[in-house]
Amino acid sequence: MIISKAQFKKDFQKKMLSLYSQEIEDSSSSEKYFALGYLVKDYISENWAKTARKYEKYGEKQVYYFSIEFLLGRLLGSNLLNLGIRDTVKEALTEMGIDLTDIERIEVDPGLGNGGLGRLAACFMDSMASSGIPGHGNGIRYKYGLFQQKIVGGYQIELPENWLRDANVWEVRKPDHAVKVRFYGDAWMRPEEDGELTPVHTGYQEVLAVPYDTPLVGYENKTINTLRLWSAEIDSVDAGIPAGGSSFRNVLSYKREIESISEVLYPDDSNYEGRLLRLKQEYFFVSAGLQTILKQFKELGKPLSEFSEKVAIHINDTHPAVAIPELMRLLMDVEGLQWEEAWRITQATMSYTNHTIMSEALEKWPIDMMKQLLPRILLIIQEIDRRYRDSFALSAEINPAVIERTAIISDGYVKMAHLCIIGSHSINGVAKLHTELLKKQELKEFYQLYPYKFNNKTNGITHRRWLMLANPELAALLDKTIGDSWRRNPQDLKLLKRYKRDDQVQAEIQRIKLANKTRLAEYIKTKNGITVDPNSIFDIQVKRLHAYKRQLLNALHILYQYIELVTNPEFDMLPRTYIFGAKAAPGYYYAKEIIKFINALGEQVNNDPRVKDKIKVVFLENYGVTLAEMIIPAAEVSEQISTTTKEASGTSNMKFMMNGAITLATLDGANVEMLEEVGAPNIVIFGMSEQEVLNYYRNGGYNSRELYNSDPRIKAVLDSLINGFIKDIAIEGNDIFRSLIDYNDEFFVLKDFDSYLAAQKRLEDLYKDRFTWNKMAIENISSSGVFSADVTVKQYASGIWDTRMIER
Ligand code: 26M
Repeated sequence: MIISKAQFKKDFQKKMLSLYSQEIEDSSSSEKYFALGYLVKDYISENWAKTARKYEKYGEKQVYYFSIEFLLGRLLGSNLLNLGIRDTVKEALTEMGIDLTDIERIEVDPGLGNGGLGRLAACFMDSMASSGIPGHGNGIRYKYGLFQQKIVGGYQIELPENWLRDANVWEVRKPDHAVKVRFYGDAWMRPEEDGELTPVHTGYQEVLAVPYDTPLVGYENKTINTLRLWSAEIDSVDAGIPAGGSSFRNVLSYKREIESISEVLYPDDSNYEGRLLRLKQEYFFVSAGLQTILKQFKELGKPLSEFSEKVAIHINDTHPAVAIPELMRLLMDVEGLQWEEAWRITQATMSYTNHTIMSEALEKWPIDMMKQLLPRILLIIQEIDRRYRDSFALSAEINPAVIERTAIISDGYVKMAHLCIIGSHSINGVAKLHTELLKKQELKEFYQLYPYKFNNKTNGITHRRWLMLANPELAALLDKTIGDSWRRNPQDLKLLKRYKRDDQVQAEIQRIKLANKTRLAEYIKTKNGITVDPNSIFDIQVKRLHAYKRQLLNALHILYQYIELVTNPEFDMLPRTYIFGAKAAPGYYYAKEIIKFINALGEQVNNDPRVKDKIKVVFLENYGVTLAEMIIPAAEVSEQISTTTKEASGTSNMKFMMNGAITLATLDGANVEMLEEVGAPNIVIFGMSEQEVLNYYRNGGYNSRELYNSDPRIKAVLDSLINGFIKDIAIEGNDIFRSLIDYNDEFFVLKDFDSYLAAQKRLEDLYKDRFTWNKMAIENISSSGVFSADVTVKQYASGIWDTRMIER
C-alpha cells in the first residue's frame, strides 16, 4: 500500500486517541505498540476481505496447511515490511522522536511451536501469501506457547509462556464461525431393513471450537491469506456432563477439561508420547478445520465430486493424520457419499510431509485409546486398513509379511504415517538426502508399492524475515550493489557473485558483520554478564537440544582447546566466542545434562586467566524466533553438525548461509544441497558418510571405547569430564562419559571427533585470510536464494497441490 508520512501520523494520532484517549506524547511504549498494531491491522483489513472475495470470484483452488504448530515470531515488523510501508512509518516515527524498533520490541513472540517444523509452517505461510498462492493455515490457538527457559545455576528451568496476557492485536475472534467437535461415546454400524449399514455415534461429548483468524500478509502484493487457530470452549453444559448432573462442581471441572484441549503446546519435538490429550488436540483442530472447509466448499454450489479440484489439504507431519478418516466421515456420514467416492476424493485432496526418520518420533496410537476417544474415526480407520489389506488379495507377488508391516493397524496400534501414505496422493521428504533415505530405508516397502507418490521438496526459509528484517544493513548493501530485484526474486541474490573479490563490497560485508556482532556482544553483556570481543570469531550453534544434533561434539571440542591452552605452551589459536542457544524438552534428562555441562564449561573457561580470553563460551537462554533474528546475522561460523542421516533437513543452516556465515557441516539434511549450491571451497565439511553411518547401524562394528583408548586427545577430554577438572558436573560429567563409552556413543560423537577437529582447524586457517573469508561469505549469500521458501512453496503448488498463483 502507499501512504504518506503525514497521513500515517494523522492515523496514528487518531488511533492513540480512540484507544487510550490521550496524545502520543503522553503514551508509554506499550501503548504506542498497541496503537500502531491496531492501526496496521486496520490497514490490512481492506485487502484481507478483498483477497477472500477475489479467490471466490475466480474459483481459485485453496490450500489448507494443517499443522499442530505455527511458530510465527513477532508480526509488527513483518506486517509493516510486507505492506510496503515500513520505511515510511519508520521515518514518520523518527520525525516524531519515536524509534520504531523500540516499539517492535514490545510485542510478545508467540511461541506456538517447538522448532523446525513449526517455524517451517510459518515461513511457508509468509511465502504463500507473498507468492499469491491461496494458502491458509489451520492449527491450535494454544493459551500457553513453548515454555520460557531460564538458566539457574547452569540448569534449565521452565516457566509458562503466557503470551496472551496482554491483548493480541493481530487476531480476530469469530464466534459466529464456531463449530462442534465430538469426542467419546459409542459408534457402530446399524443394519437397516434394506440391508444397508448406517453409522451411529451416541453418547458423545461436544466441544465448541472457536476460530481466531490472523492475517498473513503477502509482500507488496495485496494478498492477505488467513491463519485460523482454534480455541476449545465449553458448549452447552448438558452435552457431556459426567454422572452427577450439572452441579456447580461438575460444570467447573467439565469446563476445565474442555479448555485443557487448547491450553498448552506439547514441548517435545522428538519423542512420541501416547497421551490422550495430544490425540484430542489433533482431532480437535483437524475436525474443526475440515468442517469449515467443507461448508465453504458447499457455498460454491459445486458437486462434491469436484472437491479436490477446489481444495488441497496438506498434512504437516503425522500430527494432523486423522484428517484422512475425518474427511471420510464428513463425506459419508454427513454428506451421504459412498465409500469409494469418498475415498477417491480424500486421496486426491490430501498430501503429507514427513519430517523425521527417527523411529522414536513416529506416532502410533493404541487402538483402545482411539476407540475410547474417537470411536467413529476408529471404525473408518479399520475399514481403510481392511480394504488396504484386501487390495492385495489377488496379487500373488505381494508377500503377506509386507502387507502386515505396511498395514495401518497392527500389534494393537494405529500407525499414523502408514495412514498418511495410504490416504494421500503425495508424500514428500524435506531434503534430497532425507527423501532418498525414506525411499530406500524407512519407507522402502511403501516406495515399492507407490513409487509415484514419493517426491522431494527441500525446505526453505523466508528471506523477508531472515534477511530483510533481521539484517537490514546487509539488505541495504545488496540494494546498493545489485539492485533490489532479489527482494521479489531471491534467486537474484546470485548477482552478488560478481562482487566477491570487490574490495569495497568485501569491506562493507565485514563492517556489517562486525556491527551485528557488536550488537550481540552488548546483549550478551547485559544478559549473561560476559564480556566478549566482537573481533573474536563468532561460532554459533542454536537449535533444539538433542543428542543427534550433537551440541556435545561442539562442547567437547571447546574442552579440547581449553585443555590445550592450559597444558600445552605451544598451542595457539585465534580468539573465539562459542555461542549456544537451545531448549531441552522438559522430560529429556540427557539433553538437560548437556545444557548443564555447557554452562559449567563456560563458567570455568570464561574465568580462567590462563585462557587469556582466547575462548568465551556463552549459553543464551530462551532461544526462539526473536533471539534468532539477532543471533544469526552475527554469526561467522554456523555449526550444523548432526550425525549424518539424522537431521531431515535443518532450516537454520539456510538462515545462517543467507546472512554470510560459513557453514561447518556434516553431509546431512539440506547441508548436502548447500554444498552443491555454494561449492566445496565455500563450506567446511567433515564427518562420516551416509554409507558409513548406515553400515554401522545395520551391521554394528563400532566400538567407542577403542577410540577412547587409542586417541589420547579423546582420552584427555573424556577423563576431564569425570576427574573433577571441570567443576560442578559430578553427575552430568559421569552420565555423559557413560553415554559415550558404556553405551557406545549412539550418535558417533567420538567417531567424528578427529574429523571435526581437523575441520575446525581448516576453518581457523581460512579466517586468518580475511580476503578469502569475505569472499566465502559473499559466495554463501549469493548462493542462498534457492533456499528461499518462495521457491519451495512454488514447487509444492505446482508439484503437489496443483494451485495457481494469482498475479497482483
Ligand atoms: C509429536 C507428538 C507429541 C508431541 C510433540 C510432537 C512433535 C512436535 C514437533 C514431534 C515433532 C515435532 O517437530 C519435529 C521437527 O521439528 N522436525 C524438524 O522439521 C524441520 C522442518 O522440516 C527439519 O528441518 C528438521 O530437520 C526436523 O528435525
